[in-house]
Amino acid sequence: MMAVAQQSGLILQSIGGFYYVETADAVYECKARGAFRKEGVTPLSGDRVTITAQADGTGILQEILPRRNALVRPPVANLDCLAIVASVTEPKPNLQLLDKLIAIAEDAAIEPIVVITKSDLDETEALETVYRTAGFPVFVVTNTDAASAAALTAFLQGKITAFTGNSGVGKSSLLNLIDPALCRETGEISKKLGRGRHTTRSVVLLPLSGGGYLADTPGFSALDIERTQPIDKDALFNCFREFEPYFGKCRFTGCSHVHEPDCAIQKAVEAGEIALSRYESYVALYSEAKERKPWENT
Ligand SMILES: Nc1nc2c(ncn2[C@@H]2O[C@H](COP(=O)(O)OP(=O)(O)OP(=O)(O)O)[C@@H](O)[C@H]2O)c(=O)[nH]1
Ligand SMILES: [Mg+2]
Ligand SMILES: [Zn+2]
Repeated sequence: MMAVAQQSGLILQSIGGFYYVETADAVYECKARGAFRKEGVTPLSGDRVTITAQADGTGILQEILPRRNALVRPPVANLDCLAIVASVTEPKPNLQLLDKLIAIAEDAAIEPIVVITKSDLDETEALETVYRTAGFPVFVVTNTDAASAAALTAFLQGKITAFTGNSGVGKSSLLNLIDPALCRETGEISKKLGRGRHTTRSVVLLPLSGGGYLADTPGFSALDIERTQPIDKDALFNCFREFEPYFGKCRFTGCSHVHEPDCAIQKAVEAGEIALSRYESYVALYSEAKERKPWENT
């Protein structure tokens, strides 16, 4: 290998001003070229980049290639799939958060999937039905049975996926279940080490043995839920895929599906064709978006 070479790679992690970039031959510890800060660009895990690599394993991040998508929370770029993880209990699922995360994925054209954890603790069927009926792939897992993750593992092959959801739902445990070599710190381990909850600190892309990457991300606390990225109210109905068959069937064009009479969406909810909890999340997100001042949009 040459002493200095231009290479393309993938940012696996960023910590304290260093970027860990995987190229065809190694992982380089890189610093960003000064210009990024001036341009107001923050390199993200998942970014495709070019670096000048040095023989000592360090490098300089030169350029970020165009992104297919990027999320604010979790801060990650170029996802194929966002796995929204919810435990059936402990903690109880926060359906509004779940639906918001799904909508954020839809808005960014990232495929959302729903993963229900802790199936050893309670019945998962009601929750499963809501999301299968809405049209999402749903996976049910428990860390008491490694085989329960087999279908999910197969689905994730070759994709870049981030796990997101409330703190304590079992994201890190699930990564360990999918591939013990990924070895993530879980609530259990953190208890042993005497640390508090909120065990996962930064976004790291972990290579899957069969190809693709998984990102473990820090869980949401109740406070963070307010601070998720906003979705424009006029884009929102496109982020609820089960609403689509009813478009154009409301009495009023431009129907917001919140309070208008003769609304096809509201009728579908009454008829049980659309889950009430999904519709309630839509209404909550809609009023949240409506109250937002233009300068609060990012
Ligand atoms: N009974 C049961 N407990 C589980 C299961 N999966 C995870 N847990 C437990 O739930 C707790 C939280 O698990 P973590 O994997 O650390 O959760 P996390 O989502 O990564 O949490 P953060 O990193 O804080 O966002 C731990 O005590 C796990 O042992 C499961 O399938 N069944
Ligand atoms: Mg974790
Ligand atoms: Zn309507």
